[in-house]
Amino acid sequence: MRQSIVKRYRNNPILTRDDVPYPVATIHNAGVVKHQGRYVMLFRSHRHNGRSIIGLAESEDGYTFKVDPKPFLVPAQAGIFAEYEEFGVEDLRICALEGEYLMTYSAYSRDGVRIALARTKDFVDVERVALITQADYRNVVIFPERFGGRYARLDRPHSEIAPWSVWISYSPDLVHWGDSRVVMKPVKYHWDEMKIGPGATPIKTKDGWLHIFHGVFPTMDGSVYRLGVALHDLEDPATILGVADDWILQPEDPWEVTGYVHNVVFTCGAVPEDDGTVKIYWGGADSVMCVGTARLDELTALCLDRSRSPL
Ligand code: BMA
Repeated sequence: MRQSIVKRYRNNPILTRDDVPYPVATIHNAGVVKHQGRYVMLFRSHRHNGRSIIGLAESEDGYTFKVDPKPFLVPAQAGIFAEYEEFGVEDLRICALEGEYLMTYSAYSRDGVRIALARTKDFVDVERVALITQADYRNVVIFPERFGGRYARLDRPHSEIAPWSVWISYSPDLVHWGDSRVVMKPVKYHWDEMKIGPGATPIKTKDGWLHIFHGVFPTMDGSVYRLGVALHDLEDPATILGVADDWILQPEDPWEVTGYVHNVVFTCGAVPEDDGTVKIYWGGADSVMCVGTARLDELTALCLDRSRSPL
């Protein structure tokens, strides 16, 4: 029986490269928020040189998106950002916080991958703020609230010693981060045993901060990327109340199983709705954008009732 906690939208994929009015090879791994009643999606696309840029699409209903005629964010041309964005910008997350939108994305260069922070109020004027990690980090999601006056983020440093895990860090000013510690690790011979990483910006629920993350399992046919859920304490996000033992989504549709990188579902954004559901957006096979819905209370229950150890 097919697992159905996430209900796929019947008209998936919702965006393909054919919907993009400039030359790209893919469209995937998008951050999404609701801004002034409309859904704004910032997606990643590979250019035909193999390096990535970020495009913008908008929607009234969260399902039918129209892509802007021009890319939203391309590698900077001058200064420190140009130096570290030389190989492209990838996998942007959006966090609505205190009247503005914070955007974190992977900046690739000959010196590795680090995370850049930019801000906007209207998705027109964008200000790059700072590079907020050294190499090699990916997948930074900022919590949409402060804790004891400090900003908090989840991230995923690379390691040669330990399986790649989810860490938390804090900052007084969004630029300088510290007080870091690991909060969640892959589990041996489990769907996420190879590595895990933050996915969508955490969503506040009555039970805790719901975090939709990705986990990777190595097979003889390459890696399989799936999505899972964890619940963080509302006041102390370093405390995980539960991590669902089962994945919530795995590659099944043809455009998730086959594409630029096969067997991938990868999320950078999810939008909670007033009716208790959440729209989860994911890239299929690093090629197309898909959406599905789930009930927030079912996802939090999965974390609390069928939890595996976070560490
Ligand atoms: C990860 C990142 C993601 C990508 C995934 C599957 O390492 O590069 O952007 O979706 O691999 O290729």
